[in-house]
Amino acid sequence: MPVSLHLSSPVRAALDQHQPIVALESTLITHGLPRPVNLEVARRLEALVRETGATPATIAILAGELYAGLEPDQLERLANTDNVRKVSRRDLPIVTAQQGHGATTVAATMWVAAQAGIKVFATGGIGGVHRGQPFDVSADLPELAQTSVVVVCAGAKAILDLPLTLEWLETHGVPVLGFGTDTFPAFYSRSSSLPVDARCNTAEEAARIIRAKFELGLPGGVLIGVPIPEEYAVANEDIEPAILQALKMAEAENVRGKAMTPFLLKHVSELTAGESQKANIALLENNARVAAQIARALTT
Ligand code: PSU
Ligand code: MN
Repeated sequence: MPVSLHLSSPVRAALDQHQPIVALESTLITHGLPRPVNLEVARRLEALVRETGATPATIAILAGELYAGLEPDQLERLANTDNVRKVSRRDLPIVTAQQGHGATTVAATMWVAAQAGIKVFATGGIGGVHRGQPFDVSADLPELAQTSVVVVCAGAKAILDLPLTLEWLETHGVPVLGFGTDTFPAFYSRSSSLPVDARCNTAEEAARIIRAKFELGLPGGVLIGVPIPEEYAVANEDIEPAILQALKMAEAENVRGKAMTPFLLKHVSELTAGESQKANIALLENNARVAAQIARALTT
């Protein structure tokens, strides 16, 4: 374990006693949600994981040090600091060497979780292959192919090319499971109509497949798609115009690289007003609960 990986005392205790732990990412706190909801949601996700019988481990980088599990004042500092760096895999050495603050993406959160020995991670949506840009592939995808952490998400946003994203995962051997669904969820929408590799109706069923993957010695993670709770789902046709407009704006403003995903997310969220934010929070909470159930099923 690298010297600069700090574990909170509850996370350390849970690891020592082989108790269930759920990693939580921090890019959604700094780049995904506005203040002050970002801190409220970050706290609520931790509380929901605890209520479901697991220990939360929010992952972030503070002054160049890696943390798995934040103290309440550290979480508050992260949520209220300006210009925190969005840290994916390639940014890890930069932010640690420069002793900066960093919010970890799915890729970087998976990597830190794996270093800590944490097996299950809950997030909102993963990155993927961008529409019309088949070479703009999020580092989240190769991370899923190489790092043995289970990622519980609500699928991926339709700002991405979902068929190409699933093709990429298939090529690189990442099992994609549907939690109570036969199709890959599309974040705001419960279904993308693209089939998953297997449907699991319970956390125990998911745990059996996850355990089998680890026992076979197959490297890489497992992706679990949990549909957004019905009452918060937004129809595809209600979101699509906002996505198309955001894509046009990105092109007009020449947005590139790591700025692309936050740019699209921000504009889709603005263009769809409060509706998308409510949905976002509902699915994050749901995913935290499901991840805690799966983490528990894996320890029994
Ligand atoms: N998708 C969302 N919300 C998010 C992200 C993606 O709906 O907050 C964030 C996650 O942290 C994800 C990252 O890992 O964006 C992907 O960024 P990129 O496409 O630059 O790899
Ligand atoms: Mn990219």
